Amino acid sequence: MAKSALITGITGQDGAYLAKLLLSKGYDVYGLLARRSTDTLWRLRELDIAEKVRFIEGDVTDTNSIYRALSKAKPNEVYNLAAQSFVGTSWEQPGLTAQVTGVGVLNVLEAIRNFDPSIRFYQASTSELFGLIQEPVQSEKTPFYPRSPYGVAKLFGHWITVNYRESFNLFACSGILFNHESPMRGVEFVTRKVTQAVARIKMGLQKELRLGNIDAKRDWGFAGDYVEAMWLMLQQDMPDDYVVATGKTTSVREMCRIAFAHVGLNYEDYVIIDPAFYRPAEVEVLLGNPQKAKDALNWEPKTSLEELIQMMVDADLRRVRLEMSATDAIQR
Ligand code: NDP
Ligand code: GDR
Repeated sequence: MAKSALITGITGQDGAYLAKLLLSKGYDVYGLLARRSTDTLWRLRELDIAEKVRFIEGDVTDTNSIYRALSKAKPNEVYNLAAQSFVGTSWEQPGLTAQVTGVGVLNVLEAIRNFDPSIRFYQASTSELFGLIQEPVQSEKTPFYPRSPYGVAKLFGHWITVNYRESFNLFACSGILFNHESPMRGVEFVTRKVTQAVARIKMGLQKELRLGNIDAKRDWGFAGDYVEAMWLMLQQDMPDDYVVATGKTTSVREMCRIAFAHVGLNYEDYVIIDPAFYRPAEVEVLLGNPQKAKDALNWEPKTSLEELIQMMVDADLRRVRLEMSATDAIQR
């Protein structure tokens, strides 16, 4: 019989790539779909899987809806990717972030414990747990020091996952994933903000790009590679927590240079520093050690940062050209 998986956050970047991966492995894929006034399925359509996923209406702040989703999907595995995931917004909406990104994890775990404790559970933890860095290279053993309401909410999500594993013997794993990007990344995150701007500047639709702290450094990988690690964690004999990263760190400045250079432009001619994009507390540098994931899961990143950024710029150029030809057609 085919395995079944329920993904919360299926309409997000990782949800879309994970759904595609699980479908390719023959899973029945169910997605918890939060009610919105606008269409949220564009990523699933771009990856050509919107028709293959079965949607169940629900919200991670509503435990009853999660329980009902479990009753309908009867999943072997639950991947909890739902979150208010933008660090900047977490200072504007700290209460909502705590409810969705923090308490939402508890709600999913409670529903699993009550419905069927044999369901395997993946929690989307984050390098933002490390925040104010305690060790130059971060591993599963590095102490946490989150720097945003988002990081603090994720800290609760991480520890409640560990606690439910230890208290109730659930097969619950926490993947401590460092930043991962793709052409499906939301435009508020810095990589996609840059690659979209590069495409628009190249096509004459935009003149400048306003950014905040471009000396921040991140360990950036490709989302398509990282969802494989999520799946691998739930296929092991024992549940555990894993850092997923590339082991390389790069500044936002250098990432800009790569993106602009790909279309023959110099980032210094377009990037303007705007303090409006500074954060009340910054995570200056992140660098992960993925050795445990390599040894135990046989997982390694396959895509370099240069390949990733070029893939994103090319996808944004295609989108901008499509938009421009659609506008032309309307005007004609
Ligand atoms: P996105 O912001 O792209 O996706 C977030 C998803 O959560 C969307 O599907 C969104 O639905 C859904 N969601 C938001 N609120 C609720 C709610 N109340 N109930 C149900 N669903 C909700 O995030 P990513 O795909 O980038 O990340 C996936 C997860 O991994 C997140 O938990 C994120 O915090 C975490 N993470 C991400 C990393 C990264 O670099 N991408 C690194 C480490 C961790 P809708 O579309 O309807 O708003
Ligand atoms: P991050 O990603 O906060 O690491 O969280 P983001 O791309 O938003 O920021 C990365 C770094 O770039 C700096 N920066 C800017 N960021 C944005 N968004 N916009 C700007 O204009 C800008 N200028 C400079 C930021 O200050 C920061 O240092 C992401 C999310 O996906 C989280 O959900 C996830 O948990 C972590 O990655 C790992």
